Amino acid sequence: MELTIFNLKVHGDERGSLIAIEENINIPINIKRVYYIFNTQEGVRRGCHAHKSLKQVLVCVHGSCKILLDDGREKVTVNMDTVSKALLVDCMIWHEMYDFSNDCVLLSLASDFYNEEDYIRDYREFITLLNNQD
Ligand code: T46
Repeated sequence: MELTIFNLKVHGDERGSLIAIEENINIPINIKRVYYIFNTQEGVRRGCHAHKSLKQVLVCVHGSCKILLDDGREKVTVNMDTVSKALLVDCMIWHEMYDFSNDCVLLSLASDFYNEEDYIRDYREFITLLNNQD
């Protein structure tokens, strides 16, 4: 599977650092919604779904976690351990987040508003939909 990871430019001087994210400039999606995941309890897996059409860029702005991406053929794990690493999670990619540090804050820049209808929460349904696309 081809991963799309962006190394975001870190601006900074002796006062500290700053990263800017701009839609369709340094990430390739429109941003209609921003949310963040935090306070994840030990041993918990989050996500565990795919989206029919939503695209997201994920950035771990504090702490760390791992993200498993699965396109139905191949599984890849990305270690989200750097504040300047941005990961594109395209539509029709099953994703699971785990191994959260207790201070982890995972930011999502999402291409659309929240819509439960866009979620595929059953793995077998995900595979069936992928096969029907071929
Ligand atoms: C994803 C991964 C990375 C809302 O009301 N609005 C929202 O924008 C979102 C994202 C969620 N919610 C509600 C729905 C649930 O009652 O918040 C609750 C927790 O959502 P969920 O169980 O989907 O959370 P995660 O951490 O499993 O997954 C989330 C996103 O939902 C999902 O799109 O890709 O983070």
